[in-house]
Amino acid sequence: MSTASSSLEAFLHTHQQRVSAALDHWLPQGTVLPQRLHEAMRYSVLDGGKRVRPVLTYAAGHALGVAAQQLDGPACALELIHAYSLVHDDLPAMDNDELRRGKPTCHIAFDEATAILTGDALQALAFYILAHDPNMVPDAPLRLKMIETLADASGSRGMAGGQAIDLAYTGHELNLVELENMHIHKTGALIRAAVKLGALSDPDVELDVLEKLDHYGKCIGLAFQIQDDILDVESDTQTLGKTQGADVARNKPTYPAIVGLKQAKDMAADLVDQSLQSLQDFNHRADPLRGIAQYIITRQY
Ligand code: GRG
Repeated sequence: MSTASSSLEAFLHTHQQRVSAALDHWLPQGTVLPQRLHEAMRYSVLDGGKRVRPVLTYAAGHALGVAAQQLDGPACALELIHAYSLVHDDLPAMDNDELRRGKPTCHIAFDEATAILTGDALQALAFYILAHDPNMVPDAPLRLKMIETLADASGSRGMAGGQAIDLAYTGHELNLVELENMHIHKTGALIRAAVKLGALSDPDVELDVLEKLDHYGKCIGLAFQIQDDILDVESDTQTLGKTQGADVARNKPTYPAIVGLKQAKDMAADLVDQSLQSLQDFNHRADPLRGIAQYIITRQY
């Protein structure tokens, strides 16, 4: 293993553990009323997932010298929004999936009504943390900017809007521009916000630095989705922890379906190159961001 990949692994491991401990702290215990809802929230968030979005928040903050303690709140908020989206996406009214993160989906382990409430409550908890966490940057305008950024990225002009486009177009032909538009919203917006919230945690962040990091986030957000489409074709259910081939089975438009596997891989690699170019002026503290960009297109699940 090269030094670069072992230090990235150490960064990933440390921050996956760190955000999981912080999430454990914020999520109400399953013994607290209403117990079933709190159990379902903990079931859906803890013990699983790659934690890509929170790790990106830590990595963006790290690039600017922000202490990890100040990044715990934004990192948790990102993962909570992501977990809510997965719980709702798996519902029978949407993708109707029974396997997520290697275990039964929330509505299978609990029930549909509980899964709907779980998603709702996880979303609300994300914004509660951004408003309340005493360890975050104290600068009120920056915190408001974080709330605005996350709300925009997860709402109808971001992830939920992308999901609406996805549902409307399942079974229909999409061209590449339409596919890209869908994925920029559905998957890319939250990944982009993960990077931005890390950057906004630096009270002295300058606009050009913010813009470079935002461009990095935009590029890797789309690369992440292209790799997701590739894995749906090339991987297997056990490795993925979710049903392999589900996109193809549902006749969903994907990059491999529209441009073929080879070109999809080239497009993802090109986006990663672009993301690395936007980090050109950053020093070694941006190495975790560089490593995550590579990881996004080499990951196997
Ligand atoms: C229900 C509002 C709403 C939105 C759903 C995120 C999403 C939108 C749907 C998930 C469907 C899907 C498979 C999208 C492709 C990319 C993606 C978000 C994959 C799952 O994210 P990972 O790989 O999952 O980071 P883990 O489990 O590692 O956290």
